[in-house]
Amino acid sequence: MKYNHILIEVTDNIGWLKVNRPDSLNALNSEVVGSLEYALRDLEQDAAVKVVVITGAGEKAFVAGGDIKEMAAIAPLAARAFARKGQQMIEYIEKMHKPVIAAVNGYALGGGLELALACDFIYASDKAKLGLPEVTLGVIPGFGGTQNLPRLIGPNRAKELIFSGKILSAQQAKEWGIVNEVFPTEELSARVMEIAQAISRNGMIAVASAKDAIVNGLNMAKEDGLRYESSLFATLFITEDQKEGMQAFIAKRKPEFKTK
Ligand code: CO8
Repeated sequence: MKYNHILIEVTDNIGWLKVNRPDSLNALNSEVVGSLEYALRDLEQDAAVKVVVITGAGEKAFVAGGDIKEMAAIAPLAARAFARKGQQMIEYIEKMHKPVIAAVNGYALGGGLELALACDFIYASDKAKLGLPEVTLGVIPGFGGTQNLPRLIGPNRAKELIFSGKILSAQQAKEWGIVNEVFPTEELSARVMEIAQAISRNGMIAVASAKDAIVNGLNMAKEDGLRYESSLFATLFITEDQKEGMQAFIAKRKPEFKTK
């Protein structure tokens, strides 16, 4: 399937989604946000895909933010509709059963960093630059940044980044707890592929349940989160994957998980 400004490539059960608008540093206009929604839904449905990776086309950018040229002239209600559309996509990524990794290959600014923050975790190239510079444009992050960043790194550092609009290097973003790992630019795809494939060899219902427990548990009181975890744990005992995983351990062989 073809999407405007989005490229999809599926290799060895890993679905690579590339935001492809390099002339505008992959900035998100409403058309790209619409395409992203469709592409992500198709990847979630595609039985050949176990793990999704989001990255940017070209040498310079992951995504340099919402499209400033499109946003410049819009009225408040249209701005709210644009933000809500973006937020729905962010929520969709968080609720996807499949793990989603952000491979930040360059600028991840504003809505671009917010897109990366919606992913399960972020790997970055050593040339990447990350920040939420919206206040330098007279607005605030509208794509989940004021909610997701404080939950990830705590409110004080999130306030520092958002109030100042400063841009972090990949290494600084790692020190701040935004990025899990930084790789040399030329190795980024291969290293992301390695971890994505390692994940894809596991029981994917178990991985989906772990994501469910973490994402939903973060919005619950701990007591409720623990109960939710034990229910998910129990449910896994009706799956073939649980039987295969445990029997393989006992037989001292590698498990062969069949469940997509
Ligand atoms: N929107 C539109 N066009 C952009 C954007 C953008 N965010 N970023 C870059 N471009 C365009 C430039 O205008 C330029 O186009 P042209 O060639 O036609 O002049 C082209 O991409 C290349 O960019 P530069 O020439 O500026 O490249 P430099 O290497 O000199 O600079 C920077 C790179 C530092 C990344 C610079 O382009 C920049 O500062 N970009 C803007 C970054 C920014 O402020 N992002 C935040 C935007 S606001 C936002 O994201 C709010 C999101 C909230 C809701 C979103 C809901 C979906």
